[in-house]
Order: sequence, then structure tokens, then C-alpha cells
Amino acid sequence: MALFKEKKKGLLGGLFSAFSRVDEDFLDELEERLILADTGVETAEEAVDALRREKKLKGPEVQAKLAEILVAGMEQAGSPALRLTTKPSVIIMVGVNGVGKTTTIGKLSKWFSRQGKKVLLCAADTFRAAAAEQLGIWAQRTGADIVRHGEGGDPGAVVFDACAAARARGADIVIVDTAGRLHNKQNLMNELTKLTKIVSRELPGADCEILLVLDATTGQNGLVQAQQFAAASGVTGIVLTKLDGTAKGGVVFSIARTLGVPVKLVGVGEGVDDLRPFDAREFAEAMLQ
Ligand SMILES: Nc1nc2c(ncn2[C@@H]2O[C@H](COP(=O)(O)OP(=O)(O)O)[C@@H](O)[C@H]2O)c(=O)[nH]1
Ligand SMILES: [Mg+2]
Repeated sequence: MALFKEKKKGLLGGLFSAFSRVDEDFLDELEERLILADTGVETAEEAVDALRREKKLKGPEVQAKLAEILVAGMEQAGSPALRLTTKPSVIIMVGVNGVGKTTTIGKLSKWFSRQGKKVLLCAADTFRAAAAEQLGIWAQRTGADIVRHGEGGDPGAVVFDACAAARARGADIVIVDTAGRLHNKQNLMNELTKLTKIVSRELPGADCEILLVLDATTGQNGLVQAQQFAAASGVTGIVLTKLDGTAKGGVVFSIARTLGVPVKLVGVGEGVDDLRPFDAREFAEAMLQ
């Protein structure tokens, strides 16, 4: 998995060859580098403490053990698999402006289309006309249907129509794009609650993933915002975007701890194919290369 396209060596790579065993010098250096890689202080301390008990390990064993420790820390947050078993199933994308919601929808649309699924995009970001246009381009490019209203329309009405269209046209997956106006947090949360209520009323029994999109390049800072978001909007999973643009992928490991929600997908570029299902082990191993 090409997680760190440009930087073949992560922040941690050289460490394991430079130190031949687990001693305090190694552990100090490791803690520092984990923090630099944006795992957050708590994750770094916990990993180092767990490794301190493994003094007998050498070379690649240390690397493998550390990966295992990091992965175990993530598993508490739940399964990374998308739960979309019903027809139709719904995905609602939430998150602040610019994190990559609309782009991720384009990628998901291609992904599901390639599996032979009928995808319906729902332009519930009615805040800017450009938002629906951007989604329209993705719909065209990936062969998906789209339901959109005019600028300034009621997002709830678009979702309502999209649910009706999904039933009428036999869509497999409905993907809802939303606006990310965090400056008016209470309104935003109320709106998201309203949208999920409309979905459960109009498509009773449909599986619904509420995916919070986070930009990996904002690291620990982004997490503070996300915490409020996740608490208020019933988020079921995280999409971590722009991992290609940072060597600090370690933020993945503090997301589970901070938000209590599993990372389900990662974005590794601007292209339509640059989306990966999240695999904690694969990710940890790539980060420790
Ligand atoms: N490098 C990189 N850029 C991304 C990724 N995902 C989205 N972007 C870019 O981030 C910018 C904002 O994306 P957009 O989908 O419009 O964000 P939204 O406001 O949340 O809908 C665009 O320039 C995207 O091309 C990613 O995984 N990697
Ligand atoms: Mg958008």
C-alpha cells in the first residue's frame, strides 16, 4: 500500500537499524519520533511502556512488536469494515470545509460502480452552488446518478428526494454530501441530526454509515475539532484523507483513542482511485518501515 508516496522512509524507519536492542536510549528516541509522527503523547507513552517490558527482543522483532502494540490500541474502537448490507444503504459524509468530503465521495462512487453497484449521489451541501457542481462532475465521471437542488435550498429536502429516487430507481448505495460549516456548530449538528432522521424515516432499516472526514495534515489539531463533531453527530467511522501529503500518519493511532470511532478508509491522493480500506496492521507496518 503506497501510503507515503514521496517519503519512502518514514520518521521511524532508521531507528530500528540504528539501535540493536530495546534499551532506555532507544525507548527515549522512539517516544520522541512517535510524537513527531503525530501519534499523540498518550499513544507514544503507552507504546513505549509496553515495549519496555520486551527487553529481550532484537532487530525486526522490535518492529513487529511495536506494530502489534499500535494495532491493539486501535482495535478497541471497533471494526474498520463498512457496514452496508441493505439495498439501498446510505453513507453520509460529514466534516469541516476542505477536508476532502466531496473528493472522497467521488472515489467511493467509482469504487462501488466498479463492483457493479448502482450509486446515487445526493448534493446536500447546498451552501455553495460550486459544491453541487463539483459533485455533478464526480457523478458524470463515475457513472452515478445525482439528486441536486438549487443553491441555498434545504439540505433535508435534497436528502428526502434522494431517498425517494433511491427507492424508485433501485439504487444500491446513496452517498450524501454535506456542508461543513463549523463556525455555527449547533446549527450544523442540528442539521446533521435532521438529515439522519430523514434517512431513517424514508429508508427504514437501511444501513447508514456516518463518516467523519479528517485531513491527516492537520494532525492533532484537527482531532480537537473532530472530537466535538463526533460526539454530536453519531459518527460511525472516520475517513482520513491526504495521507500522501504527510509523513505524520501516526495521527491514525490517536484517532481511535480520542474519538472512540474506527478509521474505515484512508485517502492517499487527489485521484479517483486514491482511496484504501483501512488496515491497521498494514498501516502500522508501513509507518515503521
Ligand atoms: N493530496 C490529497 N488531496 C486530497 C485528498 N482528498 C481530497 N484532497 C483535496 O483536498 C481539496 C478539498 O477537497 P474537497 O473534496 O473539495 O473537500 P470538502 O470541502 O470537504 O468537500 C481538493 O483540492 C482535493 O483534491 C487526498 O487524499 N490527498
Ligand atoms: Mg465539498
